[in-house]
Formats: sequence, C-alpha cells, structure tokens
Amino acid sequence: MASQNADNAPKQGEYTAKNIQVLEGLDAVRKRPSMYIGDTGERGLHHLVFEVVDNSIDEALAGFAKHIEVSIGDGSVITVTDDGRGIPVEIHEETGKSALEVVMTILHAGGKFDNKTYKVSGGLHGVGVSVVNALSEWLEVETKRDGKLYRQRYERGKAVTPVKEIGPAKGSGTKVRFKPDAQIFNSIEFHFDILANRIRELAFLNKGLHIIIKDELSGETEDNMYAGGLISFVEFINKNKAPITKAIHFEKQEGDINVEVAMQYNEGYADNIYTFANNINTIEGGFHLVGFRSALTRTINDYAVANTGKKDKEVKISGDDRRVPRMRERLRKGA
Ligand code: 0RA
Repeated sequence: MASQNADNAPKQGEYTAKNIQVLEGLDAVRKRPSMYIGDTGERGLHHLVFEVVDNSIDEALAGFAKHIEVSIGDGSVITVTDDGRGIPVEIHEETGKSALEVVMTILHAGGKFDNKTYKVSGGLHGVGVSVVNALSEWLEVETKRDGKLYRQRYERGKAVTPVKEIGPAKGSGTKVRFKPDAQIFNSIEFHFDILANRIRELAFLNKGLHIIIKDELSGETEDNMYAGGLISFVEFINKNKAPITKAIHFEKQEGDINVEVAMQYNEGYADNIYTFANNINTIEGGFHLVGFRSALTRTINDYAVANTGKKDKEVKISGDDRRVPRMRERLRKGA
C-alpha cells in the first residue's frame, strides 16, 4: 500500500451513523476535555504523555516492546518512541479507514482489534491515544511494520495527510510526536520531574523494560531499567531509611491474574505499603491490600505458634504486630 485517501469527507450518499460518530467523538473530547483527562491544568497536560506511554507499555506487556523513549523538545513537543509491533495500516473494514487512522481518530479505539490482546496498562483515565490527538495542536505518528515506515499527521484530531509510506524500515515500532493545544490547556509547559517520577515508577513496575526520559533542551536524561523490578522499587523506597532485612519477593500467577509482592523491613515506626493494580497506584487500597495484610499477620502468628509452643489464643498477634517495633516490644516482654 503506497498511500491512502486522507479525505475524511464522505462522498454524497455515503453518510452513515459511523461517520457522524467519528466526528462527534473527538469534538466531544475538545468540548469537555476534563471528562476524558481529569482536568486541563498541569495534571491533565502531563496525563497526555502517560496516555501515549501506556500504549507503549501495553506493547511491552504483550511481549513486544523492550525500549520506550520519552522526550520533551522545544515548544513543548513530546516524542514517545517504542519498539513494539507498530500500529497496523491496513484498511479497517468497519470504517473503511486505515487501522492507524482509526486508532488515532476514534474514541476508545486505542485498544487492539482482537480480543487476545487488550489494554492491560490502565492510564488514569485509560481513554486511548485518540484523546491525546484530539487535544493536540498537531500530532504526527510513524509506524514501522513489515519493513516499511508510514506516517500520518493530524491537527486538532483531524487527519491532514493520508497515511504516507515514507520508505523502508528496519524492525517495528511506533513514534508519536505531539504538541498539546494551548487553546485547551492553561499552560503547555511540561515539567521533567513530573514525567520522570512516573516513568521511573513504570520502570520499577515492569521489570526489564527500558524507559528513557530526555529533556532535549537541558540535555537531562534518565535511563530507567530495573532487572530487579519490585525488589529494586522497595530498595529505592528504603534508600534513605535503615533497612533491617533483605528485600524479599514473591510472585504467583493464577489464570490471567499475576500477583507480585516485594517487602523489606526498616527501623521506622510506620509501615509504608504501596499497592498497584495494572500499573496504577491504588492509593485507596482494596482487597489486594487487605488480603496482603491479613496473610502477613497470619504468617507471623503461625510462626509464633510453631516456635514458642504457645497456643494460638495466647500468641494473639494483631495487625499492628506486623510492624517491627511492635514485634520487638513483644519479644522484650516475652509476650
Ligand atoms: C493497534 C493494534 C496493535 C498495536 C497497536 C495498536 C499499537 C498502538 C500503539 C501506540 C503506541 N505504541 C503502540 N504500539 C502498538 C496490534 C498490532 C498487531 O497485532 O500486530
């Protein structure tokens, strides 16, 4: 395929509900952006980057992408590159458009087309890359597939070029470049630290994945890759504390659910437990946290029963006894 017809306007008599939906879809995003990205302040602006990165992370979770690079360039232009499968360019039957254009211009079409691979890395709002397109002054996407490089450009969510075949390509992957729309956001100034903190967290949560963040203006670069995954995360959190055990790690897969825990005790009085589900920090906790806490208390209780010769009732380990100072206090008292 050399190129495709970028003219979105249906010919006379070709209007269908689907065409109308496409237009309404992204117009709705520009009309009420907060419904899709939370707000149009600093948080919403940075969310645009995470939304694109989430798509790349999905390619990593599906076993394809190994490297992701995020850079902040001149004029608040963000570039996100990955070495995943790339976005398909074949004509998508339902819409008559290329799959690439469908992914970029139809709301909630950010996910994959088959049921085998679906979005697992949830963004804050998990709305898909079309929302980023809708809220960008311009966006250019490049996709490498089957030895060819393709490119398409959009302005405020509308395709302004066809999907063009640019030339031959080695490997596969996706590059998304966009400039957030100053008509939508209070400010389009990105902060390296906000992006770097979340990207580092994503690198901890996805062991082995390289995620690089660059500030093209200052030259500041952070190359994140943690072979230790959660173990490295716990060690990072305890870096300025006084650890008193090694970091330990458990992992179990049941069906399509994978659970991973890493923990390390420090001298501190308060415990710090961070929980995540599909890469999202679940700050309000949930069953995963409740389950972990009760399993830990039960394990300490069972250990105490097995090693003190006392009965379950006499040991009476409470939730608070999970914490090191409380454990020490009890040991001192011989209780
Ligand atoms: C649609 C289908 C497939 C991959 C993607 C989209 C995709 C989107 C993004 C966005 C950033 N990086 C991306 N990488 C891939 C599946 C392709 C296949 O089945 O081969």
